[in-house]
Amino acid sequence: MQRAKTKTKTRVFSGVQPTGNLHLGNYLGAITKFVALQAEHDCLYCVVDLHAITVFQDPDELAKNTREVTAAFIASGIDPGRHIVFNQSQVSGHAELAWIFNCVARIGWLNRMTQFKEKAGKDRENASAGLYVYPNLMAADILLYHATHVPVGEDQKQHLELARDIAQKFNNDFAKTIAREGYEGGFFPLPEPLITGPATRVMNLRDGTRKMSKSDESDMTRINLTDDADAIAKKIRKAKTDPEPLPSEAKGLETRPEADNLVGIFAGLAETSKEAVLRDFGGSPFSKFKEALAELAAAKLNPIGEEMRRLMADPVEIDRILDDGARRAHAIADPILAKTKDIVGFIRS
Ligand code: AQP
Repeated sequence: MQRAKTKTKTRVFSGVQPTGNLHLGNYLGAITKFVALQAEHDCLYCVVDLHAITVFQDPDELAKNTREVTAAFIASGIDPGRHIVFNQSQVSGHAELAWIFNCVARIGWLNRMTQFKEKAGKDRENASAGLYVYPNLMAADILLYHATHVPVGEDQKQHLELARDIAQKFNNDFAKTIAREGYEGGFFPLPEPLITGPATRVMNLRDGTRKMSKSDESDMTRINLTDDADAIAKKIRKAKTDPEPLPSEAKGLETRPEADNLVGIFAGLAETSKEAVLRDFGGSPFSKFKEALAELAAAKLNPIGEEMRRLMADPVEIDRILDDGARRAHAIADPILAKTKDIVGFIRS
């Protein structure tokens, strides 16, 4: 049945860039959500290598990092048998639909994207054209599968809003042919962002006003999924804080970004709320809280890091999983792309 001729079935899509240094922000902001959503939805989880090359990547590193993200997905609990795990460049529909969306999205919309401004920095003239149209490719990633729900960290909210604008404009621009093809209520669904929990924006350990990031030069600013217990303890011990003890209520975190970040990380790892963490640690000095946080982080992350290393030792098996995922992703994407081409007016055999 065609999508809009019946009620839309929920489908989850999200991606992670293979740009190295997978960190606690990626884990709490995205990957833990991916895992939880498997119980109730059909999910596609993509290693978005086309996005990664918007900034130059060493080819050998790119291949290694693609396998590493795949290993992180599986080690964290994503089941590639029940759901689809693949790398973006193996399904050419992403790039084809992105081109169509390049012609739907407006330059004024892209000019408002804060991530481009942050990543291009002062040397904007020298940024790749791909970095500029990155959000159009992200819209294509989601809409190529008629995905309805997209779990992401807070930093991707603006891109999700753009994806909805693109879907809406496509549905309006091509309303006549969409109706002729028998779709009611538009061809592309408007995807919903899923940005939930206490750690949707994990911050840099040395500066609570900047987000934890793969590309930060200093490794001390982030906790990597592959860090061992000693490295985690050292990074948390040295994390920036303030001289006050922890407050007893979440309101007391509002003007204390570093304290807020560490409490949010604890809550995310413990799968509880910031309020619950403060019930246990309100009034405690940071030294005591940091010790408990380091222990919790190591207990959660070390088994994942170990499993990642085990999986990475067998790259042939990882490539087989990606290949199988790509085949299954094609089976969903190809008819949707074909119908998109009909709607736009492209002749196809
Ligand atoms: N600090 C963060 N807190 C919460 N969620 C985060 N995410 C990223 N950083 C944080 C979420 O992780 C998913 C995958 O992100 P990505 O790999 O596509 O790229 P990104 O958002 O650009 O991540 P980085 O780590 O900051 O990379 P660089 O340094 O290359 O820019 C997304 O859902 C994202 O929201």
